[in-house]
Amino acid sequence: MPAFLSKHSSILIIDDDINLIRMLSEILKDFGRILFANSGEMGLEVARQQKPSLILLDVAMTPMDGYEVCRRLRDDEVTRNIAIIFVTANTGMDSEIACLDAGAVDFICKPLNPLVVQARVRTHLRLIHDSASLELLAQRDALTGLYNRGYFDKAIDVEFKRLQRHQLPLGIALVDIDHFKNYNDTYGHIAGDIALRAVAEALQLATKRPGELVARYGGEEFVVLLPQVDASVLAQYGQLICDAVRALQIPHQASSCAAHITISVGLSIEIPHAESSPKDCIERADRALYHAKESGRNRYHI
Ligand code: GH3
Ligand code: MG
Ligand code: MG
Ligand code: MG
Repeated sequence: MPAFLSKHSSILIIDDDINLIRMLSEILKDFGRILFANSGEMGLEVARQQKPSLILLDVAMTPMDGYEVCRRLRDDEVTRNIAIIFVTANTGMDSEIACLDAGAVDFICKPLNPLVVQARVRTHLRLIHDSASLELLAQRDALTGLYNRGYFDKAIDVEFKRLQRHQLPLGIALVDIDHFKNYNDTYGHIAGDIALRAVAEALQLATKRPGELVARYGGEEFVVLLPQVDASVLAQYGQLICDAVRALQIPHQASSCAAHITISVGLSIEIPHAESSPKDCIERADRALYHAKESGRNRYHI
């Protein structure tokens, strides 16, 4: 069975005709989990709670018709991106245009032809699956598999606002590999890439608390988001990742601070407030990183 037709897909059928719900459930029973609602109001509720992959939406319903349900789904941040296929008895160009203008991805005409229903639903589930895969891919750095800078920038914005609301501290660790230019010059760029991957993996393995996020910030720099830490836990974390990278024992003869690859870490911690921004947190971590480098590398500074 293709990945997009799986137990991970769910299809919500919204129709005021219980016989139609039965029929569609039977036609689509192998396409994923089937959810149903026999009114627009109930459909909105189920869509919000279950976030289905796809909605089959009857046009003619009372008191709330399919167009109104569609509009409300689109207005709600939680349900905005769920694909909708209208099911309509009104054939004709105007009705087709009205369905697509309302924000549906497609429409199916009654009386239902099971093979047509299956073909259309299959097509849309495949598209939904493919775009979800692309979205995941776009969050990642190709070399290390860590989250990339773009994803981190969005995540820190969200986290900063959340912690500001709750008046809880946000910790940042900025990590930079020591003398990495020398490493490339000595061992070559391909060995450099392998070392970068190993450091990335060590950082990921050492970063275990829920809500923490490791990203490649650029080049040979990494950044870690550490929500709700206190200064002593943050300092322990700084030491832990320095030790973890040293323990990889990747030889680095051209380093001035050790015979192996090491990192320097800048740490910052603050309770977000109205006059500060994520950028300030990063800048503070960057200044701490500068101090870690200046005072000999292979260490953290807070
Ligand atoms: P410092 O201890 O002061 O950080 O010295 P450094 O040599 O690490 O600092 P610098 O910023 O001068 O050099 C960073 C090097 O990282 C230069 C660049 O060639 C290397 N680098 C950045 N991205 C990659 C990458 O994707 N692969 C490899 N192999 N090297 C990279
Ligand atoms: Mg109806
Ligand atoms: Mg650097
Ligand atoms: Mg460096």
